[in-house]
Amino acid sequence: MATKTDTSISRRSFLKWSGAATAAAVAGGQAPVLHSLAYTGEKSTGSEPEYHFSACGMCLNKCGLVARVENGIVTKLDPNPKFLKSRGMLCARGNAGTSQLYDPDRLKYPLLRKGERGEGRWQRLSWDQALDLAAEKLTKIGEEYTRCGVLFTPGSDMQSQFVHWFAEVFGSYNVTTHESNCLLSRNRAYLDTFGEVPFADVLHSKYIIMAGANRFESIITPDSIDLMTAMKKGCKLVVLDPRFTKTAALAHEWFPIRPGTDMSFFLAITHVIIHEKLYDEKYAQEKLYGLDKLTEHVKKYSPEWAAKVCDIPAKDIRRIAQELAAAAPAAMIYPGRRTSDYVNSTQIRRAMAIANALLGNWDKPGGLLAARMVGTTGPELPEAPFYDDNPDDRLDHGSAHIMFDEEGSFKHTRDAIIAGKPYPVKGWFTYKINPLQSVANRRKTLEMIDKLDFMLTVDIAMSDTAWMADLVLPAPSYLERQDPAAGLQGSSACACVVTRDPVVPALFESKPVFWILRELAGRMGLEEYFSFTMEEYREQQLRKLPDSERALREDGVYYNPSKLYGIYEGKIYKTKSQKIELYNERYAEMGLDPMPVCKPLRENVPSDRFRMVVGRNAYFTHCTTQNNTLLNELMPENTLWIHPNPAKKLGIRDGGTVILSSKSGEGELKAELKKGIREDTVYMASGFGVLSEGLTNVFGKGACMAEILEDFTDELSGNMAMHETIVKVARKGAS
Ligand SMILES: Nc1nc2c(c(=O)[nH]1)N[C@H]1C(S)=C(S)[C@@H](COP(=O)(O)OP(=O)(O)OC[C@H]3O[C@@H](n4cnc5c(=O)[nH]c(N)nc54)[C@H](O)[C@@H]3O)O[C@H]1N2
Ligand SMILES: Nc1nc2c(c(=O)[nH]1)N[C@H]1C(S)=C(S)[C@@H](COP(=O)(O)OP(=O)(O)OC[C@H]3O[C@@H](n4cnc5c(=O)[nH]c(N)nc54)[C@H](O)[C@@H]3O)O[C@H]1N2
Ligand code: SF4
Ligand SMILES: [Mo]
Repeated sequence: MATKTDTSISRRSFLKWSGAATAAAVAGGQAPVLHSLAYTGEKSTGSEPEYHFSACGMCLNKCGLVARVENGIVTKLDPNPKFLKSRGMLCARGNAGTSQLYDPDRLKYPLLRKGERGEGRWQRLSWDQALDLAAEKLTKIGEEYTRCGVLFTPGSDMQSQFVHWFAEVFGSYNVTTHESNCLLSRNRAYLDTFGEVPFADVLHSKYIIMAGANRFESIITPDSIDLMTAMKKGCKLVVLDPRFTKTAALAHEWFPIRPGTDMSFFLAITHVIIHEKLYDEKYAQEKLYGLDKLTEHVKKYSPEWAAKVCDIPAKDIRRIAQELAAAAPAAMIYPGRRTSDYVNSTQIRRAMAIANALLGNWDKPGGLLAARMVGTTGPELPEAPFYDDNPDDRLDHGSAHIMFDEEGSFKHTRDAIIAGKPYPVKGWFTYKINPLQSVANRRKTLEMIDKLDFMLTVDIAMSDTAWMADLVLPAPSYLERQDPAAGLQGSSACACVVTRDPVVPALFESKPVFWILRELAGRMGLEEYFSFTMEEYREQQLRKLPDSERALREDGVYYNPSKLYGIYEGKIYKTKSQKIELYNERYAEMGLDPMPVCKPLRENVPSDRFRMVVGRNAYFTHCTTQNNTLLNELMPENTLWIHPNPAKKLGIRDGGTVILSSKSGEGELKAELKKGIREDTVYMASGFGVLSEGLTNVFGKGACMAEILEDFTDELSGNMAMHETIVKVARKGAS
């Protein structure tokens, strides 16, 4: 039976307000992006269906949804028309959420490893047995190696904050997340330029350069939808990508840039803007720091010079700079998201941020926006205990120049665990993250696991990471659990709050990580730190938003009508100079390049080799949804994109099997001959070549990207640098 929750709405009221939403949106000037919202409703078979609000959990975007529940079963997921951030959309993955909920491959009860790691022999445990064992193992490691002897790795999720909190009260500051495999170098670059990481006001932009991002396949709401709307309204899109992605296909111009050379392009853009005086001098005087130094610095970086580095004709670079400046300030170099690509990614993104600064687009329509106020508050929690025998620092402390203290670097942490230095780490707690697939150099992750005494994974499926764990605990999907509130910001669309209540009761014996951590805390004498319920926690989060409880119940989303543009008027920037830093004094003090300096690539691609680049497609979320029955049908295995010319030289035909190898590992998969990729570059999707036999749709299909990728990192932030991998490709059977 379906549980009626606070967020449930009757079918009649749903139909009533779905019309009202459109009217309200028109009044709010949002009409062009809401054209697809007409909801027709469907005849119910048997008993009346119920509708429940929730937020999609198939990726990080948390799109508002309405779940249709019939006879206790979720039969359909629809977009919540009042949720402006996703512009009334649920993507293919969002629609396939029912298939995640009812996946026969789901973990059903706690499992303890028997036999060797990866052998797949498991013993079913009761929850009491599992929790007693976990508490005993973690306590023992804490006593023997200090509390920092346990690494915590929560993925991106609305309950991950409880894993962070547990790590803190348990006493370990060794916490890594997905971020050091994702976006740290972008964050670093924008923080060190503007003092803040911006949102892109894509909807109101007139000119966008997108480099190293793929917004029509790598979906970020509202940007993906707004990009199309903006283009319909006349915005020009220029894409730089070594591959002909779907974004490239829909762009006005596509340049297959030589991988790793974007900095030269953006320094040349800056050169043109400065030397042709295409910037606003008054703005520059008031807001920018170090323009004189930058002017001198970019003298040598002419379009003619850059053309030889990045393979984009000088006349196009000059023209694009002029067009971009003419559209400013409603113009932008899109900041992108995943920047785990090169050893100098922070400096590449600094070059992009600096060019943005010259456009004067900060805090302006069509430009880069500061974070808006959402208004949720951090709950009041007791002070975490202090353990005086703990080491001074995180395990990865000092392994890159300017790391984020809270995040560190997974790659450097892994190296330190393998080396056992500066101190041993013997326990690993992972939640909703799959490093065996998502972190470059799988062999090293396996080597790290070999050093551990105890590894615990909380997941919904037998991921590769779960497959290697000692104890596997089953979690409910996003449709079956109660979550804290989450504040969402995203361009001009929203400063809003969403939350989740169970749409249906949790299946099997699955239990939320919040419950698991409370139970563990209770067994470890830490119960006072988890003595709150989810309702109490949420109440605290929303205490300064009196109308939010009603809005969440009636609309499934709460909007804070906070200021959107002009937030920085009369305010100083959160940088050392209190201005936008073209020249970064702090970098200079640390002996780092205060302005991006274009240096040769770490390794040029030899004529008989290829650079491997990564990137996603719209069917899958990372390495997770490949096993989802509905999505797997769209792409049952991964293939190697290779240009027909080198393929011909190597005797590789379309659909033929190839052996792919790098310094990290190798794999076997089918070739897909594509004219839309540079001749020196290859590409494949991630999430295949799995170790886990518990993923029955995908096991035995394709090759594993994490096995092939080498684990270089960005020197400044410690972010992974996955595109530094050079690979050999051979036809299977070729000598
Ligand atoms: N469908 C779907 N959507 C997602 C996700 C998902 O897994 N699936 N994940 C979400 C997450 S967590 C993130 S971080 C974002 C990531 O989204 P994006 O930041 O857009 O990153 P990618 O999709 O990896 O796209 C990077 C592009 O850069 C290209 N590229 C490689 N090397 C170079 C180079 O040297 N120069 C240039 N100019 N281009 C290069 C690659 O070919 C690729 O197309 O997507 C989010 N949205
Ligand atoms: N080759 C390659 N590697 C990459 C990237 C790439 O493009 N290519 N992208 C990088 C980027 S940008 C990122 S953000 C990272 C992402 O990498 P990860 O953070 O590891 O993300 P996923 O691969 O989505 O793994 C999520 C895990 O959570 C589980 N899960 C899903 N829903 C739930 C739930 O409700 N509860 C619980 N407990 N578990 C759940 C899934 O089964 C899966 O095991 O990968 C990085 N690594
Ligand atoms: S973009 Fe797609 S998968 Fe991600 S939250 Fe939205 S509907 Fe779900
Ligand atoms: Mo990411």
